Amino acid sequence: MSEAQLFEELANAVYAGDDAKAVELSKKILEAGIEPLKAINEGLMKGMSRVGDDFSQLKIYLPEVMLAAEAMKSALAVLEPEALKRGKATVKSKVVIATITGDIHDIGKNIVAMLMRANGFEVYDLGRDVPIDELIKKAEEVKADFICASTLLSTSMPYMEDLISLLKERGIREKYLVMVGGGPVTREWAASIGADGYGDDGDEAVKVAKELLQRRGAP
Ligand code: B12
Repeated sequence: MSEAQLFEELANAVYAGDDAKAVELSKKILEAGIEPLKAINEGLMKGMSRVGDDFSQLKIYLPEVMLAAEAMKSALAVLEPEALKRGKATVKSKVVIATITGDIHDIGKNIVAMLMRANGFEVYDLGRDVPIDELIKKAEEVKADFICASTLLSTSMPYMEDLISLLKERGIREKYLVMVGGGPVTREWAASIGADGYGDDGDEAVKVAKELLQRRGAP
């Protein structure tokens, strides 16, 4: 099977919520020496984005979405360790990341965390449905450079604004680079709440984080 066919099959397995097939294909991809990050972007993400589109158009329902999400997680568990091994660790910087209050979506946040790790960032992933106060506490504790918040729910977006307000209220806004992202979050909205950075996807998240560090004068 060609690389493109393997990616297509992987996307199909995620779409179908076929856990075993997604894992089997991921192993095949690694055995064939294919770049795991490419498989994540061109296989897993494509399948998940098809799921998203069809869910939005009511062609499929929540149980199918849940199965697809599980298949994606299982495949990620196979691909991620290899992606991390191959990562170009170029940065020394600490990141605290979470999906924010009220939201349990964590696939995108996990991908951002993984790509940051693969690029040398020290990542503290607090999980999902995390109150902003916990994010700040952890950032203070580990002396983080970045606080990264993710959400897929428009109802949770206001907590990102609250996060920045709370940092200001405590007089520690300037200590942190705040990045936000996730489905309903836009570049314009991120700028409007005073976030330092935004990323459309995991690759952009890493790129922007590196640019922000450079601007701050990190080594
Ligand atoms: C999978 C999924 C689920 C799964 C989640 C599994 C999991 N463990 O994450 C399950 C089935 C559990 C689920 C549940 C629900 N879901 Co849902 N779900 C989706 C779906 C289909 C895909 C999301 C996804 O994983 N995308 C793939 C990832 C890779 O993309 P991503 O998250 O956008 O992340 C990328 C970028 O955004 C960016 N990024 C992400 N985070 C960050 C952070 C930073 C700092 C940066 C820089 C970048 C960045 O990089 C990521 C990687 O490239 C979307 C539809 C869609 N089109 O998105 C709906 C969707 C998000 N869900 C939706 C809803 C409403 C729900 C429920 C409330 C449904 C319900 N009635 O119960 C519940 C949520 C309950 C809760 N309290 O959270 C709505 C949200 C509407 C809205 N805007 O508010 C959507 C849009 C579907 C729809 N069209 O209605 N869902």
